[in-house]
Amino acid sequence: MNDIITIGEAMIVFDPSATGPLRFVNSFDKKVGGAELNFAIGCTRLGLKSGWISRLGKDEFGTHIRNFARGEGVDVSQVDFVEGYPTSLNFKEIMEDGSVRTFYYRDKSPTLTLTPEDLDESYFKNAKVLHLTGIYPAIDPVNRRVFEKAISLAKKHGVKVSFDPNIRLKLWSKEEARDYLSEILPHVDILLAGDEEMEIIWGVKDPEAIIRKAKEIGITYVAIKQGDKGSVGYYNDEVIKVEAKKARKVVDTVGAGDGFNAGFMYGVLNGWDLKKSLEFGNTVGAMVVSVKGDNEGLPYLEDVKIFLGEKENIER
Ligand code: KDG
Repeated sequence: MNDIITIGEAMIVFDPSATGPLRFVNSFDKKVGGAELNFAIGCTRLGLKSGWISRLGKDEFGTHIRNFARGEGVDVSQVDFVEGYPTSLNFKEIMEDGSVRTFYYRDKSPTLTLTPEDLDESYFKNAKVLHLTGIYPAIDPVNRRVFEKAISLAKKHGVKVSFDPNIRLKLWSKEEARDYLSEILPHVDILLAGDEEMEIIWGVKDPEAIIRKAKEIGITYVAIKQGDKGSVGYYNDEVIKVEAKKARKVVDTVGAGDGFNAGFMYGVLNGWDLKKSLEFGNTVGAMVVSVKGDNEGLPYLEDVKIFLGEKENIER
């Protein structure tokens, strides 16, 4: 049985060897990224069981990603390779302050070949949470049929639907994101969103206003991510604001949201109270930004304890 299962595209991430405008960067490190896979890796490192449903190109990069995910302990039994659809690429530009721009080469995503009929009902039945993000339906409208089938399978088997809008404006317009994601939100049980994303979808940025709307449509858990301002959560009629954890140093902000999600989910699935789950999410997010790479900074449980000073770090 998996604690969480997720569907989405992963890609090879080319991380620049130097900061500054990409046009002047001469070498890159080959890494792996993809919001949903990052989340699955984050959950697995903390000790949860995760499964990832996807398609990869039948090429060297696809094999590398599958092996990487498997090496992290993510269940890849629902990942297949497809001919004629090269594994997607993502070149990152990182500035001195850790801010990032991404340049995608993902026009013919292998995930376009995944069909609703490919989803194995028993895989859903044997999971506690289905985690989805707004990236997968943004890649192409064809993915939305799979996305909706996944939600219906989760609902059928009492699996909680967790959702992060993860709005990527290089993949769709604000209007398209708003129209589609506002249709999806009533099916969501756990909403993990940035305040600016909710402003795009619902036109409100204030966490209390977002929570009011979420309550109206029956969302059980809400966590609103506000970057260095912390996070605000809602569960069981309780609203709590938690300060951000200070990162040791910000070198790469990509993946912080996925880290928060993994930490928060770890709390929820372990029955922690809202405050503790939010604090844990903030801590994991703060740890991610100190390491270059989309998922390299995702901590193991022991790393979190050391970061929080709850466990001694023996260096030599
Ligand atoms: O959340 C981090 C992701 O954005 C990154 O790993 C790459 O999935 C990605 C995307 O579509 O930008």
